[in-house]
Amino acid sequence: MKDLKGIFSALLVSFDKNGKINEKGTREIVRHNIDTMKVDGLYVGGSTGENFMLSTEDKKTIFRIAMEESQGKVAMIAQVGSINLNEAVELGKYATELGYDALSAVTPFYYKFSFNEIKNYYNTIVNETGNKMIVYSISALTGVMMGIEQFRELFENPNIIGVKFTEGNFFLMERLRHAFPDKILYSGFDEMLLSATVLDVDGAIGSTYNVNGLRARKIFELAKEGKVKEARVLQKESNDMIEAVLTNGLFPTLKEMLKCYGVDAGYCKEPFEKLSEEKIQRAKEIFKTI
Ligand code: MN9
Repeated sequence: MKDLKGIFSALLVSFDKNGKINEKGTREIVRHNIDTMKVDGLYVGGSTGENFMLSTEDKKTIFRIAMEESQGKVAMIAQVGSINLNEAVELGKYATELGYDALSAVTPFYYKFSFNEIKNYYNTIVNETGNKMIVYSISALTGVMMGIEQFRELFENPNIIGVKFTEGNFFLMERLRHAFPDKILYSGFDEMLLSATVLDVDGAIGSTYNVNGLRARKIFELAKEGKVKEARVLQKESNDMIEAVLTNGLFPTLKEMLKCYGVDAGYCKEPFEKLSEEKIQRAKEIFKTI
C-alpha cells in the first residue's frame, strides 16, 4: 500500500455540456494534478467529483479512468459512499479490484440514520471489500455530526484507518489527533489547512488543490517545520483566492481556472448552472492570483 499522507486533490471531473463524462479532459485533469500540482495522491469520487449526481456506471468509469491515468505514480483513494449500501459495496469491490490504495465513504445522509446504522454501514463496506476505509465526515452537507466516542467505536475496526475531517471543529480535531495517533487524519477544508497542520494532521484532501496544489504543499511543509509565520502568508494568499472562488461558484470556477492551465476541464453537471460570461472572466482574473 502507498503512503497515504500528504496533499491529495479531490479530483474534479470534466463533463461535456450535456453532462456526459469527457474522458480525454478527465485524463488531463489527472495528469495536471500529478505532473504540475505535484500532489501525493488523488481522492476520486468525492463531492468535488460531483459524485452524488452520477449513475453507478459513470462512477465506475471515473474510477477506472483516474486509476489508468495515474499509472501508479500517486496514492489513490476511491470515495464509494452512497445511501444505497449495495451500490457502495459494488463500487468498493470495483475500486479495490482496480488497485485503489484505500476506500472512503461519506457518512450515510438524508434519513438521519442512527449511529449504529452508520457503524454497520462502514463495517459492511470494509468486510465486503477487504479494503481499508477512510471515513468522510462533512456535516455541513450531510447533517451527520459524530463526536469522539463515535469515532472511537468506528476506529475499533482496524481496517477503518482514518478520517477526512471536513469540519470546522478544531477542538474535535485536536481530540481526535491525540486519541488516535495511529489513524490518518486529513484536513478537509482547504481554507483551514494551516490551522489543521498545526494540530498535526497527516494530510489534506481538497478541491482547490487542483489549482493551488503547489502553494498548499508549501503551507503544509512550512507548518510541519514550525514555520507558522511564513505559512500564514501563504494561507492568506490562498484564502483570498478561495474566498473569490467560493463567491464566483466553487466547482465551475475551478474548472475555468484549470482551462487557464490548458486543461480541458469542461463543465459541471446540471443542476449546477453554467457560469455567465462575466463569471468566466472573473475566474480568469482569479487564476492570475495563483
Ligand atoms: O473535499 C472540499 N469540500 C467540498 C473537500 O467541496 C464540499 C473542500 O476542498 C472545499 O471545496 C474547499 C472550499 O470550501 O475547502
